[in-house]
Amino acid sequence: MRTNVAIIGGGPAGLMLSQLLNRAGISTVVLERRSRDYVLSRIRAGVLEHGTVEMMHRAGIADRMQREGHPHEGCFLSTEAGMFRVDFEAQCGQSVMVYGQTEVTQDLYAAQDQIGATVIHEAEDVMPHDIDGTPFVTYEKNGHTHRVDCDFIAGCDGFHGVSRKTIPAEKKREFERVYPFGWLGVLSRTAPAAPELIYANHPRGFALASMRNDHLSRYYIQVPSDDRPENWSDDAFWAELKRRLPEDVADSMETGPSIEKSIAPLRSYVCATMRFGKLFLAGDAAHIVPPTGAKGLNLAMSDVHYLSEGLIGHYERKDDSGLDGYSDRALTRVWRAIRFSWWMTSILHRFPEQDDFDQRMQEMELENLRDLDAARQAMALNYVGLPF
Ligand code: FAS
Ligand code: PHB
Repeated sequence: MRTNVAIIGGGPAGLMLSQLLNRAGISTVVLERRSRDYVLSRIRAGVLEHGTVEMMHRAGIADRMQREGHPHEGCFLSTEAGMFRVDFEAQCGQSVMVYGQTEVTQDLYAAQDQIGATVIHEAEDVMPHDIDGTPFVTYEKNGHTHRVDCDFIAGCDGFHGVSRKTIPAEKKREFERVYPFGWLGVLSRTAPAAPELIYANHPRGFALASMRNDHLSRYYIQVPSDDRPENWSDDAFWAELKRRLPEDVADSMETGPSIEKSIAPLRSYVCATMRFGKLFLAGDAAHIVPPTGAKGLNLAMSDVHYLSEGLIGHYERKDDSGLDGYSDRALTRVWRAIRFSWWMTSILHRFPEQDDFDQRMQEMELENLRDLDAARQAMALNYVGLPF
């Protein structure tokens, strides 16, 4: 096969890049390790920044989101001293869209089918070759080795993918912070506990009450890094979640069987070069944020925004400035989201080794947010998404 851009990974980053490039007349081949059903079975992000919403319109996949998504103009922060609201609209004139990553991925697959894009599932042992020369990608499928010759390779294969590993160690600088806890997440066919998200800082640990729609709720509680989903019965989960949420919310919330239960580890990670030769990294392949700031999926989308612009400049105008500036431009926004996600994580979780002073500083950060308009504005601007 021959294509303009070979894309490794058929998650939101890979599919959105394929969608935007094909709409600009640039050919792609997406190579996804898993089946489509498996990709669509993963329950992940729930909040879209306004920039991501705008990209979905530009990609022609916004119809269902417009019908089924829920705009949120604020969120709640719950502390031992009580609960308060951060009003995004009042603070910065923007809001976010609650619309699950699963739905975004589904909409992308449907759009890719519609335009006849090439998405190859269950492509095994995908391997980029000659990334600093004349690139190509090989993969195994049905017992045969296949080759895709291309001009560029987009590594959209997530944190555990192959792309980042093919950049020579001496050519990349990596930054990492692994947090001493994870998030136990539950999806349940129950009415959301509140009309907007509640981020709770509690002595027993962090909790988050979120949702997908009026009949589907998504909850998280902070658990030790070595905890496992099978250690938690539904009853045990609901009891612990209720302990960490405000009493009136806990007393009135609907519980029910979990239809998905999993633990996500929390880490901050940046690969401080998102390009090597003809290989470009986008999304989790290049960076990871703790989900506290709802940035993971949205960062993948801003990477794709910059990379698609660079590639379109190359093919339409033989202008390589976007590609040459991609890594620096994407990393500028990545680092701001890394900081915001680290900050949200540091003020909302109980760290095993934190001392009384640390605890007091956490309380003061939260009081700052509660009492200072400017502090809430800074949080709102970051939460709804900084400009691309
Ligand atoms: P993805 O990981 O989504 O997609 C990469 C794709 O590449 C996958 O389909 C994978 O199968 C494929 N792949 C991997 N290796 C390959 C190979 N060698 N060859 C071919 N294909 C390969 N973000 C939030 O904002 N909020 C959340 O609540 C949240 N929860 C999360 C929970 C979990 C468990 C995880 C892992 C992430 C979570 N995230 C969350 C972050 C998540 O939403 C990512 O930011 C988002 O999926 C990034 O999209 P991609 O970069 O496309 O990576
Ligand atoms: C979710 O609904 O899955 C969600 C929402 C906000 C976050 C993280 C996860 O910060």
